[in-house]
Amino acid sequence: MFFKRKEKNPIRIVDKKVHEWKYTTCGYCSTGCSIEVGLNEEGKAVATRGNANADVNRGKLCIKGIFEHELFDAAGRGDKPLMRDKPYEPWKKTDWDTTLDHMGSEIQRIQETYGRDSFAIVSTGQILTEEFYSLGKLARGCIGTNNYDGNTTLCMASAVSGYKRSFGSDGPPGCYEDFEHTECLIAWGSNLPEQHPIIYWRLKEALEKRKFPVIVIDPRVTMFAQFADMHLAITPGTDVALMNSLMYVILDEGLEDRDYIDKHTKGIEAVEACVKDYDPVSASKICGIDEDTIRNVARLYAKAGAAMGIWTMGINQSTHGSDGVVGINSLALLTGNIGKPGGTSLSITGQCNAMGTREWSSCSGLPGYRYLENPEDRKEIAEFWGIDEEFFPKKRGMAQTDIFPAIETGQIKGLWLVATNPMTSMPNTARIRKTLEKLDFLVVQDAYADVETTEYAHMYLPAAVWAEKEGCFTNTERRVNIVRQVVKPKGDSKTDFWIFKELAKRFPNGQKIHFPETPEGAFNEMKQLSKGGDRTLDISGMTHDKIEEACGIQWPYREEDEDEGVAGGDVKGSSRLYTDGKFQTADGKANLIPLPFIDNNEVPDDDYPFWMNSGRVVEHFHTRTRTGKIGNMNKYSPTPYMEMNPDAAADLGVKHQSYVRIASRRGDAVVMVQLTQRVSRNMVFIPFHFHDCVNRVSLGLLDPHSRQPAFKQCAVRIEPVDQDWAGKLNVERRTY
Ligand SMILES: Nc1nc2c(c(=O)[nH]1)N[C@H]1C(S)=C(S)[C@@H](COP(=O)(O)OP(=O)(O)OC[C@H]3O[C@@H](n4cnc5c(=O)[nH]c(N)nc54)[C@H](O)[C@@H]3O)O[C@H]1N2
Ligand SMILES: Nc1nc2c(c(=O)[nH]1)N[C@H]1C(S)=C(S)[C@@H](COP(=O)(O)OP(=O)(O)OC[C@H]3O[C@@H](n4cnc5c(=O)[nH]c(N)nc54)[C@H](O)[C@@H]3O)O[C@H]1N2
Ligand code: SF4
Ligand SMILES: [Mo]
Repeated sequence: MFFKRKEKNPIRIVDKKVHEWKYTTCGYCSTGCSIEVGLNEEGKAVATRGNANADVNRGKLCIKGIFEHELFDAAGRGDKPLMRDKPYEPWKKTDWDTTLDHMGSEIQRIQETYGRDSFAIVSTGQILTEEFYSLGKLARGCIGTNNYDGNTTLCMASAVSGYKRSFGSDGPPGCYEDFEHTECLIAWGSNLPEQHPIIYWRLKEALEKRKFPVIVIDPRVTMFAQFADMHLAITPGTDVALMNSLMYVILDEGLEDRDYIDKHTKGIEAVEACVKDYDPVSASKICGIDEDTIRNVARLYAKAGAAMGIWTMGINQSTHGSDGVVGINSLALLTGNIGKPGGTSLSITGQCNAMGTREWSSCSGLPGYRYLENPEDRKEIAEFWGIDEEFFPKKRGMAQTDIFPAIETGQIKGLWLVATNPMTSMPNTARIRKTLEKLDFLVVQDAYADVETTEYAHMYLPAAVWAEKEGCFTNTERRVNIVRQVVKPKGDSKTDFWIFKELAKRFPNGQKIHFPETPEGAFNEMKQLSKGGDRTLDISGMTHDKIEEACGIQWPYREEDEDEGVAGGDVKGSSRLYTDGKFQTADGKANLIPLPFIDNNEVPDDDYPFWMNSGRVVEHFHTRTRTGKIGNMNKYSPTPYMEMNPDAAADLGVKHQSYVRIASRRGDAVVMVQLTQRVSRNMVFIPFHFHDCVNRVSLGLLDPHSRQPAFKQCAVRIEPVDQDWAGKLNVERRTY
């Protein structure tokens, strides 16, 4: 018996009437997927698909990428510059000339009255590299404030600091291809399947071809933990104690690579002395992982022919964030696992261009990983830009997390926020609100006019977003990829590149420094600055076109590599750093650094009996200015919620999907309860995407080296609330 095909209910894929596909790069996470945006006949973006030629994603995208074309026309986009005398007063629409004139004169008024550093700038990891370079020129070369930093202090600062301490320079040494070669993977505080789905897919593909042990260290049973061979549910904030114990076992059992240690590192004696206090029995009492498991993991890792460690925010966002990164690096150095296929210490980056800001924005120094503290670097950049080198400060100013307290104390009077939303993303937001209210002048430059911080602003600059612009992003594996302009900026919004270049004209040094008219012009300057010596961050062989052709090139890619690439027709760049065991320190040796563990976290007690952990979910990105407005993303979690263990909930009489109040020593928030075994009886987990939620409660003690907040460790209690009241409160919140 035959059925006519017609009689079945076929799956219909809606014809989006795509007229043309345009190449670009995803603007959410740091995986760096190559994307094609489909435009219809009218030039409207109607679809997105993965690019099959790209080595990173090989045609795949995660849910955020698949719906990314919808963000151009999402609700709340800004399309006119806005000004007002005081926050909370009605906005006046104005034009760009008036706005930038006023901004330039306000900045100079504040600086003349209170000193050059009394105006601060906080930027982001989400604009293009050429934009970062131009902002650096403007901030360091024209405005001249030393209090200039990025939201990467909330994100990658510990990784940067840890890489510098161990290897003498920032820059992730490994790549995704290492999954294909490794014999053991330890993932520290990273939930790859949700936060970097395509990197996870690369790992999964490698595992399908060849099995190797995957060990996930995370206090929560994440999707990654469920998939792992071993899950170590560590006591929050104690990773450094576990790392020391793993080193203890490796050294005690003679599993280290003595040859590598002798040739390429220094400091082993101090590490040996330090880890003596962390035998597995003693360490298990601190980190909550039993002694046998510690020994097993140490042996699996050290005996593997090639082993790798990856990590994300579970390590960086801690009072021992920088030490945790040094610990992962040291484990790699002790076992000779750096710069070889499958042997690496790879920080999984956060935002799409968190690497670009580290490389070129001058936030923590000068462009191209140069230092304000180094007189030669200051001289070189001053000459290149054509300004007096005395204009530069001689050491780095405040980090983002120090800028806000300095507003509180009146040291800083004016602030410019570029593509970051601290009213939702900083710890203890009640304090941030009071801080912003103290400012004489607050400028918010954002793609969306309804971002929470604009409430406190005197000026709003509407920025073009993602593929309304053109320029580069660098991904987790040092791959420079190109964002091509796909559609025009919305309304009268302007690219961040244009805004920086035009504002520069309002400053005396802006007459001296040349600001190229196009992103490609800025890229050419960066190329020149990247050339020469044994600099690893060398992009001198790249061009925008060549980057597109290759779907991304990994630095270093030098001018002399260029011919090779063209001749071979296969431009690849460098997969790994430190392949020769030579590091960016004075003597070329990597540093092994002792890491005594001091427990300084706020821990649960009788009054606040739960650990509060926070992080992300796959369907949302950060403070939801984008994903909160895309129906196919927001529908999965439109409401602020909290994961809670069913046994703990039963003890308190809390029901699934009811509202509760969570309270800490800082503040409180109302969330809906989702019962799940993902969290233990004494822990709750709250996605940080929602405004007026977890960061009203968080503490955010700072790491002493990186100044990064410990978002993931503090103590809370849970109380019942009136369900009707909480329901109404919830409707009033931003749930588009
Ligand atoms: N879908 C989505 N993807 C994203 C983002 C997003 O907002 N949404 N943001 C991007 C950005 S900027 C970043 S920085 C990355 C973040 O990527 P991830 O770091 O993977 O994400 P998080 O959920 O913040 O935290 C990871 C894990 O750290 C664990 N953790 C908490 N405390 C500890 C601890 O003491 N030790 C250890 N070992 N683990 C701990 C948490 O339980 C959590 O599962 O994701 C990027 N990708
Ligand atoms: N409790 C808790 N808090 C956390 C974290 C956590 O795990 N837990 N994670 C921290 C981490 S890792 C990060 S990275 C931060 C992120 O914190 P934020 O940077 O404050 O969050 P975003 O929502 O990404 O803010 C970026 C802003 O830039 C705007 N934007 C996007 N593209 C452009 C553009 O091209 N130009 C301009 N001008 N604007 C643009 C967006 O609309 C958005 O308002 O949050 C931190 N906060
Ligand atoms: S994995 Fe990251 S880069 Fe790739 S599509 Fe998803 S959000 Fe974009
Ligand atoms: Mo981040």
